[in-house]
Amino acid sequence: MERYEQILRKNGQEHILNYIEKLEEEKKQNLINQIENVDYEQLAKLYEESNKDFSKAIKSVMIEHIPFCAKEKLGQSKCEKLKEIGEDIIKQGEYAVITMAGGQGTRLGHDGPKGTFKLDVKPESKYLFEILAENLIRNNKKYRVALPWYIMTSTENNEKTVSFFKEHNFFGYPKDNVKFFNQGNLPLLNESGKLMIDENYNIKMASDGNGSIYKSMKKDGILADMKNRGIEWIFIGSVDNALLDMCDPVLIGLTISEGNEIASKSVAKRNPQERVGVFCKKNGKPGIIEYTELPEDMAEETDEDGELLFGESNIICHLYSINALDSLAEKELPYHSAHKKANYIDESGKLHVSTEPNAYKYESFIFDGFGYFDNMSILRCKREENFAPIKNKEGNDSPETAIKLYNDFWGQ
Ligand code: UD2
Repeated sequence: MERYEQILRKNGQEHILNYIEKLEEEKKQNLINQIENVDYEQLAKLYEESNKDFSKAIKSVMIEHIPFCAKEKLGQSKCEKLKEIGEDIIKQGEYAVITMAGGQGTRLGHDGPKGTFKLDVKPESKYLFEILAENLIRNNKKYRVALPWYIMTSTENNEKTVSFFKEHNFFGYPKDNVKFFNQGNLPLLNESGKLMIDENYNIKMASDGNGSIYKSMKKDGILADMKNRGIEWIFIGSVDNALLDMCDPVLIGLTISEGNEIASKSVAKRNPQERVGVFCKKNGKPGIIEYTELPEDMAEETDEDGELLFGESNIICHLYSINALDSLAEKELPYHSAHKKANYIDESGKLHVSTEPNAYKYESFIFDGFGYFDNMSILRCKREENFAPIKNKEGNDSPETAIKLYNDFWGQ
């Protein structure tokens, strides 16, 4: 028996044999290669967890409110002092930024990398990548630096992302200071725990979550590049926030003055149901509970002043010391399963376009890394100055709401 057949039978994936026998040589070899590179043990464990009821699992963790610092309550002189500490770091060339751009953006219904989505802001419409580049160019000018900008892509969107930047001449950003790196993938599983085959007769894969950034940075030499450049503090942000400020010296100053290695910015939660992660302590360590896992009763919990107990929203403005990223590259993060729609080819070669969730996707979350630290600094800032997410085609967190927030901020 061929090695690939042994592997499939041993791991309960023999249904794939029915695809292989019908394929011409090149596709057959391609698929056999993929079969021999799947971590079946890891997949079996993930599948077992897929049906875990998170709201029950969360109950076994001690969840507490986490202290945060409201920027507007700092007072002028304290804010200036913290700002100065942070500005020194930036001016000394010890600061770098990373954009996580490997997500699919399916909810937005945009065909292509999310950063290539054009937002119809005033006075002229701009791509999301363009808005990010402009934020950095403004800071380069202000601090007379050329901030190293690292962009994480997925296997699925890497090529299109790199060619988009070339096509637009990097939006005027110094090319030598832009590096792309690729995150990892994991196979999807159908509801019976079976591998799925896509329309090109490959094993159906998906990006493995923004938590894979830590290992991917090390694998692709990004950590080494940062160390060569003498980088000490690194900002990691999202691709889909039209008001993202990747250079907030107060955040850097606060983190250093509190003696922490990691930090993040929050905004006050709009309402208990807002679809954002919320900061908290999990078994005494800093963390975030994702909106997909926060039980209703906890989302509504308030303190004695009637404030939401878990009312600090994660806007993906994370800050790390280089040592923090170094240590996180060696750590394992948990995987979270999401029930997603996935098209696939059946054994007769027929394409099934799914209208209902029919598969499990496994993702690690970047903020699960916070749990490896005793403390973190959290700087609450103003939503209208920092957070204009573009997630959905319409309604909340849509291009329409982001355009309004962007135009209001820039006084257009
Ligand atoms: C994210 C936050 C959530 C919430 C919200 C705020 C995580 C895990 N969740 O939820 O707490 O506050 O944003 O807007 O961060 N990405 C990758 N690779 C992947 C998956 C995602 O690079 O495999 C990037 C993606 O391009 C985006 C960011 O991570 O820049 C957030 O990803 P998302 O849109 O999947 O996360 P979302 O909006 O569900």
